[in-house]
Amino acid sequence: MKKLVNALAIALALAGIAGSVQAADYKPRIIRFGYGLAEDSNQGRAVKFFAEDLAKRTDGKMKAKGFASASLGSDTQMQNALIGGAQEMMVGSTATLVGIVKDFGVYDLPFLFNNEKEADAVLDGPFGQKLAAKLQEKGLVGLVYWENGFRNLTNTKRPVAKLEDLQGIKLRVMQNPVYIDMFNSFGANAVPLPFSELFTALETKTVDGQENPVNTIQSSKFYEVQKYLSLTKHVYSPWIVLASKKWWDGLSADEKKVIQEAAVASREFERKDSREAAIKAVDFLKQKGMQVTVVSDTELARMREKAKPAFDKFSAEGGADLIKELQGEITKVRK
Ligand code: TF8
Repeated sequence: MKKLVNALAIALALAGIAGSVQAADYKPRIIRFGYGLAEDSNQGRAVKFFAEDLAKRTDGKMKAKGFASASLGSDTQMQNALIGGAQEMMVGSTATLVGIVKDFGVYDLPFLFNNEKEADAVLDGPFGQKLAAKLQEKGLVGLVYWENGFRNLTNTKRPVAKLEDLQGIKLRVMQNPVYIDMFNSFGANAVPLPFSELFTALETKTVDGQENPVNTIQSSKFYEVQKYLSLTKHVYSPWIVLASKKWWDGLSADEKKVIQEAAVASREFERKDSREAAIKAVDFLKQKGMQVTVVSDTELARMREKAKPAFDKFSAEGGADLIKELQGEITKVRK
């Protein structure tokens, strides 16, 4: 008798689960999800996680298909494809959104966040959400922030241990005025280029160096064309997962909800995975022959001081309150 009751209870529970899947309004959908890094990168692993998670949650009805290595275009090209409705989803640096919502430049000001915990709290909290919401009227839906990571410098010219070592180095930066101003004020010669053109630019020595998190230096094989790595952690760089607003508006409430849930799950996966990978990456890069320089706190403080013009310009161009607000949020987490 007890067994029968148990079996019945299980059967009822299963029917309940099946019923709730059936009741949800999911249409068969293919989602083109583009990104700039290699499939075998922290970005690629997280896109794969998202796709699997979404399929699980929707009984295989909603399928996200990842397109790695900028095969659908550079960050800015994909952003435009999303706005036009020609592509459904993407992930890329917040820094490349400044042409659409200028405020995103605030994250690129150097030495704001001391650690990942501060970044998570600010990005997932009201500040990060408010900024993401500004994308809506431009045709984009900002779903979640992932971690790109703290950025570090590489180059072929010389070890960079202090500001003066950067003098005259042709350094590729993202297409974003804050980066251009910052590195020019450091004495480098900043060259804005899309990420998709970076490896070739390094290989052909069009530029001498670049800056990116250690995970990317590994997954994009920059160690093949770069000798010196300086651990500067000058900017904490977020990624943002975006959806096309045009497409999003045509989804049912259930579909929006399940994508949001899968996006949040992917965020948790991605941050943990990226952080684990970053711990191992420096040793990997050393093994590949890179010479690693740890930049002293005194030198980092000098860099912060030198970067003041980038702050001043961002402030003068209407960003003063935004900087204050962001710094206020960081202070709250620090307490
Ligand atoms: C850069 C960024 C890129 C990311 C990636 C393409 O240096 O850090 O690695 O935006 O999504 O351009």
